[in-house]
Amino acid sequence: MRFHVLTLFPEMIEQGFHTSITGRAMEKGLLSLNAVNIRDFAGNKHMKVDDYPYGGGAGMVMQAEPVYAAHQSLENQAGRKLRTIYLTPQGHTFNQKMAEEFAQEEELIFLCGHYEGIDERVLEEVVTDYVSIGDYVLTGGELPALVMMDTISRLVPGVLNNDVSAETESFQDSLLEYPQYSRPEEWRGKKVPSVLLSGHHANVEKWRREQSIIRTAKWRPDLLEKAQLTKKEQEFLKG
Ligand code: 6GU
Repeated sequence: MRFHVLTLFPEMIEQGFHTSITGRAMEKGLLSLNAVNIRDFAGNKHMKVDDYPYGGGAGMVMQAEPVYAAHQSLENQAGRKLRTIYLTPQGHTFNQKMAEEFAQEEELIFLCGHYEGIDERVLEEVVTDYVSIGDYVLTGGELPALVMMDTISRLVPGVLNNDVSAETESFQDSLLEYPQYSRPEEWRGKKVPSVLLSGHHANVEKWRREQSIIRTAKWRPDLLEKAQLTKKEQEFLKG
């Protein structure tokens, strides 16, 4: 997977991504990151990329031409149109299903706005997907781009050490994850549930599934509607 990010703050993207699992996946050649500074496409000696909004109002608007030129440079390099995601609180709310769909692409462009946003005319020209990461307002699209890239990256084969874990985890089957324990067996008087020490694999699986269902019912009852529970499990929840 190759990620391109159009931003006024490329260091923010690079710092965030060259870390931990995504950093290692880049070293392995499974992921690549191209953070492009829109300011490099300002086309004037003052490197100015924003201006006052027509009609008045607070803040500045990122001008169309530098964004367009930066975007064109990427599509020219690729030799084709590329899916281009604009990060905006006005977009569709990001979820695991969208991540799975984006993970099928070979290359993606993320466009990060700052200040009061980007001139609408260039958005109409280049954006294919408008995406938000939730109902709150951030200062720019860089953190949302990192959130999306992280979520998509772990779906790319080989990025996680064990390819089962991407499948077992939260939301895949609309249930929350079961609790995890590691050594020591007893910590501050709290014991690890004995079934996990039993070596009885089927019982461990049964206990984990129960825990997932209990947690989901308690913390995210809205998810249970989508979850595929057996008759027995539905009875278990009621009782
Ligand atoms: Cl994608 N951008 C900004 N600026 N704020 C957000 C967001 C995006 N998603 C949630 N809040």
